[in-house]
Amino acid sequence: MPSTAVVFPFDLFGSAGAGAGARLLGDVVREIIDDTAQETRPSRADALRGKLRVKEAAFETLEQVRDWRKRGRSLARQVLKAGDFLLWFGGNHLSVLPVLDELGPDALVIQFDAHLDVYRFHDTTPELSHGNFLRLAGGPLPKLVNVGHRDLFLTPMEIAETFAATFPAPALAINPDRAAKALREMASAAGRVWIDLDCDALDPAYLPAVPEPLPFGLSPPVFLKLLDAAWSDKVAGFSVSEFEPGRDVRDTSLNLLGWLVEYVLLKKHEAGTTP
Ligand SMILES: [Mn+2]
Repeated sequence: MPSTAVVFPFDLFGSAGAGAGARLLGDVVREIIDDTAQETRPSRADALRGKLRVKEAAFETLEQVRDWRKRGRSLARQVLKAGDFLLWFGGNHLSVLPVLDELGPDALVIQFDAHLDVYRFHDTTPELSHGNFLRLAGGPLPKLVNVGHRDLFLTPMEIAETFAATFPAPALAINPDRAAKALREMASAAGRVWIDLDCDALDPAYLPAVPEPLPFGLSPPVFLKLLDAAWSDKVAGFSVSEFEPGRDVRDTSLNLLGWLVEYVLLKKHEAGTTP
């Protein structure tokens, strides 16, 4: 089964500049493809040889922007229908909405995010934005589980309108194993699983290149533990959003995300090939 990376650099209605992050991650995959093609010594990347593709959506004309949600959905549909593993490199978090539209209500989405994107406070726009899109999606969304949020505003009742479960940062700090166990159970009960990483889920000390940083975020080792808990061959794809390279510090975030993308690809493609 091949993997297709879709670069979908949509970053209107929040986090302008995150589109450049989507394009950089596309370059990461292109580099993996080129390096693997040129390598003559045996390496783990052999599992990726001939298995990776990159598709890139342009947002240069008014028509391309106007149809963003439809275009995104049809790109996601093509890849998922073909049975490929889908890596979705989005601009802002809203750019992942077409994937959620396409996955539909039977899927489970494990969403790593500092925020719960259902905000409707005095200072949030009533229009569709990267901070409210889960509430205004206007269609049946997958079952959503948040991991790692640091929200201090929303009431439990309001959160429960959108999320089947949440694992806030303090709960993860106190007992990450309990969260890992619960995630493993939810993922194994689901028919299809999607992993959605909004980069601000990680602590800004490790991943500073985000437009809306919040402290007390996930450390990379805890993230790996929880990713492992959510992982199985039911994972249809992985999305990354809210990476704004203009805010990066000595490529710290790019290094972290580049490693993570390669790790996820190997996790997918080495499955069943190693003892
Ligand atoms: Mn966020």
